[in-house]
Amino acid sequence: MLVVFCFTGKGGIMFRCLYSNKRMIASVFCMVIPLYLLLSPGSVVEAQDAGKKPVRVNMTVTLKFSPDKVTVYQGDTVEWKNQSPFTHTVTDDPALATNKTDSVLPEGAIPFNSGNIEPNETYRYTFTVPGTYHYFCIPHEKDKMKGEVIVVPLNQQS
Ligand SMILES: [Cu+2]
Repeated sequence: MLVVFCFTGKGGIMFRCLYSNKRMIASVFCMVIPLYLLLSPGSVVEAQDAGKKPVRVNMTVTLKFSPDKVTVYQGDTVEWKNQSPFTHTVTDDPALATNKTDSVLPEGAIPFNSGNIEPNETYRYTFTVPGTYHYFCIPHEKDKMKGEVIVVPLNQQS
């Protein structure tokens, strides 16, 4: 069934259903479908995520992640860009950390490591498990090049 939504000049919403003679049934469908889209978190999130740009974190000449703390939603992608002349990494793996507390992962999240990110290169990671992540740069862990990502569960979106 093809449903067309028409916004009237008076501010109200009029639903017009094509290819259906049963106007009453069609009207009910017209009401139910937008209600479902409104009330179903998954559907709304999918709509919001369509074409969403990654959250950008820069890797700087001063050996920092900037910003060093970002909050994203579950399923969002973070993109790190190396704006320095040095090689950096984005690493959240306790096995690769000199100081184990530099790597923090929420329960159920798999450790990740970008490998070397050369000048002007980027690295993207999509966060599917909510919680708090503490990551670091392998060559500059000793220089305290560390960052934090907080991933908010989809069902806590406002
Ligand atoms: Cu680095």
